[in-house]
Amino acid sequence: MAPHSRVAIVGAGAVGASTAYALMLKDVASEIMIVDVVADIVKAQTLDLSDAGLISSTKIRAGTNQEAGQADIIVITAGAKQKEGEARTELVGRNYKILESIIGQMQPIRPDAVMILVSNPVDVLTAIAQKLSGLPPNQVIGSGTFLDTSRLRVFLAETLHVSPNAVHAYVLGEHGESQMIAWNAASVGCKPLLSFPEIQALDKEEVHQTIRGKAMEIIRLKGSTYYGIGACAADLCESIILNKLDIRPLSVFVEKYGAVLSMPAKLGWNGVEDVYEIPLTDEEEEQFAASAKAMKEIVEGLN
Ligand code: 6V0
Repeated sequence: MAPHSRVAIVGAGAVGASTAYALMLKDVASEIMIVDVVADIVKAQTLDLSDAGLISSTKIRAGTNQEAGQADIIVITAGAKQKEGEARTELVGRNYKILESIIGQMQPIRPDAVMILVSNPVDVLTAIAQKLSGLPPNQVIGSGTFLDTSRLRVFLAETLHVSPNAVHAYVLGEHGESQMIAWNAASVGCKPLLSFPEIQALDKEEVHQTIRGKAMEIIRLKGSTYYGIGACAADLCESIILNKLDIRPLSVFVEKYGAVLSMPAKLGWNGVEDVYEIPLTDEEEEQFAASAKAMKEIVEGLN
């Protein structure tokens, strides 16, 4: 097994379990430790996941927050989730307290650990964890708009009949209401996305609303979303464990705006190795700045 491969997942609900399951099937982690305040959930998820042990060499075990603080990668999925009609930012009060208590119990956190925030509002919680964890900011990241970007790329790939891997397009900013699509910089096979007649024919605002509203549609139909984010969070763990240097849109501290929100970031053993600035049009830059302002105001309001 590769180094940097012991993963703790704090929060063993639907998202935590989906992340553990997706990561287990990748067979890149030596161990996944499951932590939750509800002992029966930990026991149930650990027993259930360990039944996949014949087809994965990843060991599954129960753990504590203190032990999680010594893992190579700490994934936080604990906390309240959105109800129908509720914005992610409305979870901040409840999930701030939960995060504060989890990080407090982890101290002292292993200095080379990488912490991945998944709980919502993910950008705000990432900013809080950067402050409370004592880790350098490049080692504390949020899943940000990775899931939204996956939703966008799959939609565009279906429109153009290509693989989603051939679509280089990003949703940036908040994982939430103020997110924006960087249309102008997007490309498919090195061809500008906006030069395709099928894309020119789309109502961009409608596409934006569909991508932004997909989570709520799933929540309306089955109560919560977890497979997509589980796959994304497991992918981030794999990038770190294997030092793949993948570029993913992640919640990072953006110096220019003094806020945490998603930008394309290179991911490896040290967490974020670099952040890439996308060329935005003036209108897109305004949208990104508005998203940054919204995130900054929420974090400042908590201080
Ligand atoms: P869930 O199924 O209710 O699980 C949450 C779990 O957290 C429960 O098992 C709780 O017992 C546990 N928990 C609560 N407090 C603590 C604590 N102090 N320590 C340890 N565990 C605790 O929710 P679900 O798994 O569906 O969602 C978890 C979080 O992920 C929510 O905040 C969602 O909003 C968020 N999501 C984030 C996404 C993203 O793209 N970043 C996507 C989907 C959901």
